[in-house]
This record gives sequence, structure tokens and C-alpha cells, in this order.
Amino acid sequence: MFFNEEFETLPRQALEAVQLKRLQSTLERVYANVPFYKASFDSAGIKPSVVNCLADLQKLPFTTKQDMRDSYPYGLFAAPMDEIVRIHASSGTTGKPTVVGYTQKDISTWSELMARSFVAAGAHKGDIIHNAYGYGLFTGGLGAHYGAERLGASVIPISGGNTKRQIMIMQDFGSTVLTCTPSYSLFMAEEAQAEGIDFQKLKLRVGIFGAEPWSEEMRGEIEQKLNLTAIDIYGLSEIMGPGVAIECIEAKSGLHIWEDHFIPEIINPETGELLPEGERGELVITTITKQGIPLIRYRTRDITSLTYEPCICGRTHARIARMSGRSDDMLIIRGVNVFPSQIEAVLVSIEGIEPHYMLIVDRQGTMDTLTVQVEVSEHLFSDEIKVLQALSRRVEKEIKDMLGVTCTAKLVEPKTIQRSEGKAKRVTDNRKLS
Ligand code: DLL
Repeated sequence: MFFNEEFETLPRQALEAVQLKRLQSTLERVYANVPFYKASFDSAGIKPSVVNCLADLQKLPFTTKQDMRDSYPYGLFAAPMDEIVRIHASSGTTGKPTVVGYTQKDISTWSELMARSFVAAGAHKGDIIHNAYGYGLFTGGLGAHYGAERLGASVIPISGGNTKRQIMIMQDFGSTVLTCTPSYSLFMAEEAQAEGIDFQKLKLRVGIFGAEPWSEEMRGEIEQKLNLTAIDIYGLSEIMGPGVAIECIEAKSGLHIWEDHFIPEIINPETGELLPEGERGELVITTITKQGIPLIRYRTRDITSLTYEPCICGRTHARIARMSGRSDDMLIIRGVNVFPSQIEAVLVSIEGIEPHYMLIVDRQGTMDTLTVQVEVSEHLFSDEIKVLQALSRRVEKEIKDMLGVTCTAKLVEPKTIQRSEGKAKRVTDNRKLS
């Protein structure tokens, strides 16, 4: 099933022809309207007219989050303010947010791409979409909302929070599709259990989860606890919001990136050099239809790989692998590089451990230390101390064996780690404070 069959299944050559034409007109647009791009192209000695094939894209300089910060709030907009109908912003952990603006056409494109994403995930007209992504400056809520309406589904704009009420509504309104962060879905499962509500009896069929890194093991846990098929959706405010890429329900193997609107590249984050198909590196995206704030070679800092192999679903658009994390979230512990999602994968696979954890990184003298705080299952918590000690040792050993990093496991009581209604915070790095 497709939402826009013609474009979703465009043969490669035709797709690339569309990309080139759209890229060229985007370059003209930013060169003419955004002083930042004029200056950056000029200093690289490049005019938009030198781009005659897709490979020429590599001649252009990257755009970074810092460039967006430097032009706060509207400096990178390529449309006059009276054409901007919506403004979103993503809150960084430090400093000012990153601001993005959409023209009417941008909102329409976004709605279509979200509608395509819903269909790829197995949703359809007639579905009742329980949208628990936050509404507001965050793009999750409104992005999914407009896509659900474009699809013709019934959308419940519940936003995040008030979890007990969420569950009551899901049950009473007969929600069939759930959209929220993966961590929030597990919190819902936990609350439902406490309320004596059985997810097996709800009508939920599909969950569309994203906005934060999660692991394949976490997918298994969610599918089992919520009794639905869990689909990974990717996006970022700078590029559009949710719906930049999504897994198809047929393969659940990599996320199709809507290539008639975005051109993906994978680079070595250290050198900026382009990496071949299949190699893991930083995802760089060029938007080729956006009007409000087109971005050329935007460095997402998200780590993934790209494949052009045909997919069984029939979509011809390339797939990116599940994100393993962000280059700036990667922890370097005594020289070993680890992503929180890799630790998550180990934890979720251990019986007796719940998928709620916090990683605490510290420095004692010149030594980095990693403490993994993780909740024990209810049924084990009352167990004798020996059992718990053995479990801690097991967590430490498996993390050491799988990832090569030494840590101290600290088992904590069920439900003591902060739950999230949006993006979960998984790491406390005290080294930055000293
Ligand atoms: O999180 C947009 C979104 C909303 C995507 C709802 C999916 C669902 P930002 O707040 O700007 O936008 O955060 C973007 O979140 O660069 C990634 O680091 C991370 N991220 C988003 N989706 C995924 C995912 C939204 N499926 C940042 N897996 C991105 C891993 C993800 N990380």
C-alpha cells in the first residue's frame, strides 16, 4: 500500500532526474535569498550553476547546527516572513533553540510525507490515531497530526502527559495506532498494568515511535508489552520534523528516506569525507523542495548507514539503518566509544532487568567511570541479596563482553528511574561539569 504510489516507486533514474532538477532550483533559491549561502558558496568559489549532476553536490560546503545558531532566529529563512505560516523550534540542551519556518507549501509537503509514512507503517484511512507526541514548538505533535488528517484517519490530539487519562482514552476511543516516543510507550505499558488494564485487550495494532534513539531489543520489549507492531520513524526539526524517514511494515529493515524531497549522504564525521554505501557515519541531508528554510548538506550528527538495495515493499527510496545514536551523544569511556543504545541493547536482553536505565559518567582523577543504574523487575526485587548481586555482576560482565567497557552496575528499585513523556534522558555526564 502506498500513499503516493507514483513518487514512492519512481524508478531510480527518474527519481534522480527529479532530485537534480529540484536541487538546482533550491540552490538558486538559497543563493538569491539567503546571505549566509551566498557568502558560503562565494567563499568556496561556487555558483549554483556549476551543479550539473548529483555528484556535484559534494562540491558544496556543509551547513551545521552552529550556522543555524549564528543566524538565530530567522537568518537562514529563504522566504519572506509574510509567507511563513508556522514556526517550530527544537530546544537544545544549551543556549538558544534552533528555529525553523514553514510556508504553506512546506506544511503541505510535510503533511504528505507524514501521510506516506503512516501508510508505510501500515496505517490507513479509518484508523484512530492516538497522537501522544507533544504539541507545541516540538515538531512531533503537529507533524503527526497534519499527516494523520491528510491520510484521512481520525486523529486524537492528546499530546504527551497525563498518562492515566491517555490509557482511558485509548481504551474507550478504540485507538488503533499509537504515536509517541518509544520510552513513553513503555511508561504507558507500566501505568496500564498498574491500573489493571491489559494491552492485549486494546485495539492498538501499530505504534510509530521515534524522536530518540532506541534499540532493536527495545522494539521486542515494546511489541510484547503493548501487543502491537512497532515501527521506527525518524526526523528532525531542522529538516522538517517527523516523517523524513520511516520503516515499512513489510520489511521493518531500515527506514526509507523520502528521496524526492531529501538527498542523503553519509560522511566520516571527523574528516567530512563521503563514505561508500553501507558504511556507518554521520547522516548529511540536503532538502530539495523546502521553501521556508532549505538546508544544503546539513550535518545531522546522527549516526547511520545508507543502502540503495531494492526493498520488498516496492518503494524505490534508499533506506537508512536504525540510528545508533548521535555523534555528540557518543560516550568515550577510557578510550572506548559507546552509544547509550548499545548499552540499552545489552540491558534489555537480560532477564530480570527492566528497560529503564540511566548512565552516569564521572571522572576520578584521570580515570573515567561509568555507572549503569538500572531497574530490577518487581518479582526479583524482594529476592535475597545474593540473587541481586549475581545479577549486577552479570550486567557488568555482559557490558564488558559485548562493548569492551568496564562499568559498575547499580540495581535500583522498580519505578525509581525518572519516566519520560517525551524524549528520555539517559545520560548524566558529570565530567563536563568539572
Ligand atoms: O524529534 C522529530 C521527530 C518527532 C521525529 C517525532 C520522530 C518522531 P527534534 O526534536 O529536532 O525532532 O530532534 C531530532 O532526534 O537529530 C535524532 O538525534 C533524534 N531522533 C529522531 N528520530 C529518531 C529515531 C524530532 N527514530 C533528533 N531514532 C534527531 C533515533 C532519532 N534518533
